[in-house]
Amino acid sequence: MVRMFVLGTLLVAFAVVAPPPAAVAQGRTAMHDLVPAPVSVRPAPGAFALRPGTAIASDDAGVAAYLAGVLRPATGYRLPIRREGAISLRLKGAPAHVGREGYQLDVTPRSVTIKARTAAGLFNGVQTLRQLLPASVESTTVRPGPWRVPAGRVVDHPRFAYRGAMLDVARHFHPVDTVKRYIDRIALYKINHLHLHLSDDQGWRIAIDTWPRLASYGGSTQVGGGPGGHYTKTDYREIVAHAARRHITIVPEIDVPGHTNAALASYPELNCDGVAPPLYTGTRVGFSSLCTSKEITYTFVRDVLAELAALTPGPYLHLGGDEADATSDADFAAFLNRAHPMAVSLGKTVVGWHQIAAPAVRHSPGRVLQYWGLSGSDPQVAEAVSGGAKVIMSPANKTYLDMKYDPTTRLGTTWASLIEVRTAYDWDPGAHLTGVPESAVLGVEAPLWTETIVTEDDLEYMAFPRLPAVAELGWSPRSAHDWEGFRERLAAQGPRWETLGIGFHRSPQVSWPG
Ligand code: IFG
Repeated sequence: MVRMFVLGTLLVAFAVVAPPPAAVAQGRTAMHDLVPAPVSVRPAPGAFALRPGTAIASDDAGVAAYLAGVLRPATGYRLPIRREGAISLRLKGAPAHVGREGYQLDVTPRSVTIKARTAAGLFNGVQTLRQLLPASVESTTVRPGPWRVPAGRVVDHPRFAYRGAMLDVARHFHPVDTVKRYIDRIALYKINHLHLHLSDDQGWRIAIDTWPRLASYGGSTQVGGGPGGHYTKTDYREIVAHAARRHITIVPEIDVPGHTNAALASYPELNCDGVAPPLYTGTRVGFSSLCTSKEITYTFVRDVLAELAALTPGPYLHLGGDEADATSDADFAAFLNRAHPMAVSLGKTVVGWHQIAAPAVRHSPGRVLQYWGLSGSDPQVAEAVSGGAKVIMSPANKTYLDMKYDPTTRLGTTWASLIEVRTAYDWDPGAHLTGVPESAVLGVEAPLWTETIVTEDDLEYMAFPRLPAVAELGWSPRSAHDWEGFRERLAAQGPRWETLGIGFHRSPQVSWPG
């Protein structure tokens, strides 16, 4: 009798503490499939199961509401937000070294706790928690579950402060809802900046009250001659607010003095000869220039920057500066030496394509060069860095999402390189440019130019799976950089994108499940 009792007790004990057989056999839990790879992951036996009565407690109401909004549709659970809850988001108790954006996530069979020093840190912890749940949690309709989160501890913080995506809404206009959905998706991978390329030869996309024809006329078409469009100030504020709730900062770009045909077509007086050129719907670059010798040009720039700065809570104004082939070097420098101080006087920090590193262009406090070159060295950039400039790495042959994956890709172009996902992943932003130490690298950004990108499906196909690769380079420690490991973790994202309805490129370099 005693023997039976002892055996029974042992069986019960085993059943309570041992993880479900599948997890044990599997050895690999969702904790091993996180993208971006965290700084440290320590799986533990067991799992936490969301239940209909699970509540969320949080020191930040915004992140709690966001988490509930993510979990409610697929689970069908009420997930009320209360003072106490099995899921808790805390702004105290996080290790100091996680910094402003890091977090500590602890999962036990009884509770899920995220600790961070800021709401942004809690938000990043929520993105990790999201990936620890089954892909079906991304469904907008109720799914059966169970909703298990593998137990363990994740302690995490980003390598670079600036992790960006860029959307060119000038070549082809993309409506507010598309931009908001793009924001939702870049948030999945802890990207924290969205750069909007708001003006170019083919279109002006933001309403400016003092120069109304910029949007009404300059925004009335696009590449290929379609109807174009523009954001009203209300639209732009809506995008900024949507991004802010996801701890994403909007970086608006007004590209000057080149890439300005839409503005020049809108106002004859902006042209040196007083004659407005026709609207342009082709894809050539480098043919337009503001008239740097006319005073009205500086009134125009000042008015535009003042209205844009007032709409933009973020610290950056991007003033372009690329491909000003129709502006002499002397005029280019003279123009920038007047325009950049205007942004600074508005309390903003200037970002520009790396051509603004031209020696005659004066440094402005905290200015940032966005490097889009093809080579591993640029002496002017290195010189500007020694003068205090920082760099956002966007090498066109690594991060340009409008590059074809391979010669068969219908969309995109090839001028910089064919870019399959491994090319987007296998480089180091911290060591990419000679003479630019990691300490001068603010981070990375993946631009999506839209000469050939017309629809939201086009945009998704080109962004996924390469954008998560660039996001990992921006977030994860260099020590975690490993293509074989990344391609396995990326494969696990596939079912999540399917559930989210993202029409991604099924790269042959990745063994997508199912
Ligand atoms: N270069 C131009 C973009 C766009 C791009 C397409 C920069 C900074 C080629 N400038 O990239 O306007 O046309 O790949």
